[in-house]
Amino acid sequence: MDGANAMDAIRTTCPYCGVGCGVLATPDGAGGATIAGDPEHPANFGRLCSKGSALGETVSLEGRLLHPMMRKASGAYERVSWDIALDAVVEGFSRNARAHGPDALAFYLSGQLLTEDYYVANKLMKGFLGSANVDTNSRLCMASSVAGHKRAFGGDLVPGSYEDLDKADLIVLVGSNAAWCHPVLFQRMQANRTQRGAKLIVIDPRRTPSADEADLFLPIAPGMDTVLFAWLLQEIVARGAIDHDFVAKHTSGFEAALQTARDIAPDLATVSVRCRLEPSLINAFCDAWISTKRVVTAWSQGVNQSAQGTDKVDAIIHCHLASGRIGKEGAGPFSLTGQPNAMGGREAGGLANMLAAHMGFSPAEVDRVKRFWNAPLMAEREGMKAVQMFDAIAQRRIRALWVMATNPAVSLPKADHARAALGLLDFFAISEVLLSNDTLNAGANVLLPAAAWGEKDGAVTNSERRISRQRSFLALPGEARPDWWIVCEVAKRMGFAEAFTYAGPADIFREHAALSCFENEGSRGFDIGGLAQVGNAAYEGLAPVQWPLKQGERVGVARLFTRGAFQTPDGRARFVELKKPALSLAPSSDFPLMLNTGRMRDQWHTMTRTGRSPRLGAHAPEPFVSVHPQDAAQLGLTIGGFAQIGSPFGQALLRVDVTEAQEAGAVFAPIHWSGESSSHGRVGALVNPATDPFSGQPELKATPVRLTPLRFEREGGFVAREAARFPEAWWWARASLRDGVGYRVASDMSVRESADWFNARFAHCEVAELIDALGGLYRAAAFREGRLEAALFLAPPGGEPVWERLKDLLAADVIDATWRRFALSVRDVGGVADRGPMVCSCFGVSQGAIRDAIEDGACDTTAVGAAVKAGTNCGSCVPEIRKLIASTRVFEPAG
Ligand SMILES: Nc1nc2c(c(=O)[nH]1)N[C@H]1C(S)=C(S)[C@@H](COP(=O)(O)OP(=O)(O)OC[C@H]3O[C@@H](n4cnc5c(=O)[nH]c(N)nc54)[C@H](O)[C@@H]3O)O[C@H]1N2
Ligand SMILES: Nc1nc2c(c(=O)[nH]1)N[C@H]1C(S)=C(S)[C@@H](COP(=O)(O)OP(=O)(O)OC[C@H]3O[C@@H](n4cnc5c(=O)[nH]c(N)nc54)[C@H](O)[C@@H]3O)O[C@H]1N2
Ligand code: SF4
Ligand SMILES: [Mo]
Repeated sequence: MDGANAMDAIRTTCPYCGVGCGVLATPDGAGGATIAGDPEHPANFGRLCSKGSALGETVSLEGRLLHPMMRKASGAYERVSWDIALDAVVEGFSRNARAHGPDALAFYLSGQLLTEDYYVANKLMKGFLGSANVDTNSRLCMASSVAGHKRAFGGDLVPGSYEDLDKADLIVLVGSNAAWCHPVLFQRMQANRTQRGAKLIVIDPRRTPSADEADLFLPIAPGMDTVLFAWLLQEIVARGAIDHDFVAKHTSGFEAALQTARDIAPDLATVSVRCRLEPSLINAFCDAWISTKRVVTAWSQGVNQSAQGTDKVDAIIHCHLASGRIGKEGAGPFSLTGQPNAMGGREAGGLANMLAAHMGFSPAEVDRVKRFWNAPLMAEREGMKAVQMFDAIAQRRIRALWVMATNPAVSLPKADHARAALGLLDFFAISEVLLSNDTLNAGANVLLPAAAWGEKDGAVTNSERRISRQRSFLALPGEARPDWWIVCEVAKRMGFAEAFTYAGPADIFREHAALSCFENEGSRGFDIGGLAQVGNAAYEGLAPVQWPLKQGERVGVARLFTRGAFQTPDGRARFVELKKPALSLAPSSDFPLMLNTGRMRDQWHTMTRTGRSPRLGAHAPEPFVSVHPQDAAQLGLTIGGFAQIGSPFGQALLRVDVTEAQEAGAVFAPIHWSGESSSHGRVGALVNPATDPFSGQPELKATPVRLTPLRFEREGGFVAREAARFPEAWWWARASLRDGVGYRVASDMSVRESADWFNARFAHCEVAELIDALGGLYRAAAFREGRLEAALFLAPPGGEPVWERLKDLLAADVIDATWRRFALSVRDVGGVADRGPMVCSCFGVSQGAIRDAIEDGACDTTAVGAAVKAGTNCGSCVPEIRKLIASTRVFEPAG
């Protein structure tokens, strides 16, 4: 970016969650940018959450893959030209197609690709290579909602808009921790509550930060949502809330579905037992739902990531259909999408069981797409879904794989198996923005450097069917190229130049839009024919717009099904006969606890981007498992200790967090740590690969596990200017610091051995040490030219916290003699006491500082904000501040 236009703000979209917030990015002319919310974007009206606000900290080129690379026989990567890399991909895929047929090839894509990237990758595989083995991480994310929508509505159609959340009188969140995962949308819900008095109900086995905010919280037993909603359906009927007219005119299958609902939920007592909910809670939920016409039931992964996810989705939809509360202002079922372009991938056909533009594999549809693409070798049946795809790789039925913008060695269930499978491929290509991640480290043949957020340009669609532009505001670094370009170059070299020559994303987008309306005539809800002729300038300036947007129309549709008109052949929504739910694996004596997995407020997935922000890393700096106090006591686990976790699929070793928010009998672990950021924190290794029979989505939220307490002789921290390698037996977790890298560490090494390791590692530095072999204490600091290079503090477990102090040491510019003494002193250094985890990432306010403010009299979140600024910017931490206020008792002097 040249200096002249360094100050112009570019309108773009946040690359994280499916809320799809508009962002104003102002390049600083030095490769960075200032980030603000776009006040004109209809998803966020200027707001951003902690992750969105910290985007500027994640655009640096450190660790970026900037040139094509190929793996040599030695295993090392060497830089090659684009020509050589692209030819290698062509050769790898062609060789395997010739030897083993098209179904030996596969692409594994991502909801973080742009629509244009998705479109060309899908077209190449399904129309030109002849296989439908194109699947995406959306299989782990949205597949059950897709299948549920298709069964009920005849198409993958999300009926409502964010506006409905503003106008609902009751919002029910099922398996969604929106306070952390869709923060800006959650703030809209909160605004509705304060301004209009809407009520919030949260249904989740854990007491999440979203649940903390709710008017009513139902701590449901894992996997039992279908039972609860089957009961609600019967209550709707019993209490006369059924919309007979709507059911008669616009639906089919009601009686049969009601009968299966009766089998699943025969009476309140049974529902209470199965859902593990007090009858009074169930009644309160039904009362609120039934008596409130404007009700939105929104859900996310607690519903989708289940071996009965599709049934869960339809159990919810049934209640909206039976009461006619769909297609109306402030009412409807609402699936919240995860990734920024999860919805766009579904439109383009990125799932193996969809062909393209919401078409499937019927002969007529295959023929239609074949003619549109002028395709030489069409896939004629569904391809393999993600979990199946990696099983097929392990069985060597799939031989050549191309992974784009996802990290399956971390994020797939049974992740050790998936990682090992990658090693069995004959040919493995990756399009990545980073030089290193767990998937790439499993041994790709070719690394293709992709343009990252800020550099790439195209379209994304958010949860409410709104297409927004992601625009580039930074120059392409090194030889990085957009994902669509890489795919098209490969296609051209395979001899498909005519079908894959595009001038730019606008060109691809027009084709995608044209396919959506091609021989459509109302048969497919996804129709953006209105954009099929969009000119380059109009595409460049495209304002956020919802689909459908038919030819000749300028404004998209905010709410579907306002007059019924579902996408089924008879136009009626279908009630579905559901099955009685059961977790795919029950707890056993070997594995007595259920492992639930999910997200933290300030990290994104495998941390490849958010992990670079010191601010974001401070909220939860190490991988942990949350355990109920009762289970902890029974197992001998203590807060701050370690737990060895075993499942039928793998192992992990996590720090223990004991909390009442966790339900007894189950534990929860965040998904964010990988082999790159931790020694034993890859939770995916433990996770159950069983899948839903309709959607193929895995049961990521329910794996039976066993926890065993584990104690290390010594724990502590290590900071350094650069990433470090620790001895094999150490436990470590990495966090970005402003001035280098920090690690939480634990080991059984003796003080002497630890000292030997440190001295050998920093032999080129001047090392100062404090050794207390009897006390088990070791502190060492390595200096070079007056500057701290690294420091290691170890003490027996439960020793005083050292983390903040190590961070301060690293931050100090020049360390004089006094500082050096301080550095190793066992006494506390004034001002650097550990203040607990970072609560407000925007202003860097720790838990300790907030507690101080509360103790000084700040009795609500506004007062805390006034005192220490916490919670006054993005607002993502307000639920936590509220909790701190509730838990911090201030003793008033008597009288
Ligand atoms: N901070 C942050 N935000 C994100 C992401 C991120 O990585 N970090 N990722 C984005 C993506 S891709 C996605 S898909 C979304 C996910 O957003 P969410 O789905 O809200 O997040 P999760 O933490 O995966 O899971 C939600 C909740 O489901 C609950 N749950 C588990 N089992 C059940 C059950 O049987 N029934 C019910 N009712 N609930 C259950 C869990 O306890 C958990 O609190 O977040 C998006 N936003
Ligand atoms: N146990 C358990 N497992 C889960 C989940 C869970 O709740 N529990 N959630 C699942 C869900 S919902 C999801 S969405 C997945 C997410 O899991 P992943 O998709 O595997 O996670 P990410 O870390 O987002 O990986 C994205 C990768 O793409 C790279 N990248 C970023 N931008 C670009 C780009 O523009 N181009 C290219 N080519 N590469 C890019 C990043 O560097 C990173 O390596 O995890 C799933 N796995
Ligand atoms: S809510 Fe946060 S992560 Fe999601 S799109 Fe908005 S700013 Fe990005
Ligand atoms: Mo997701």
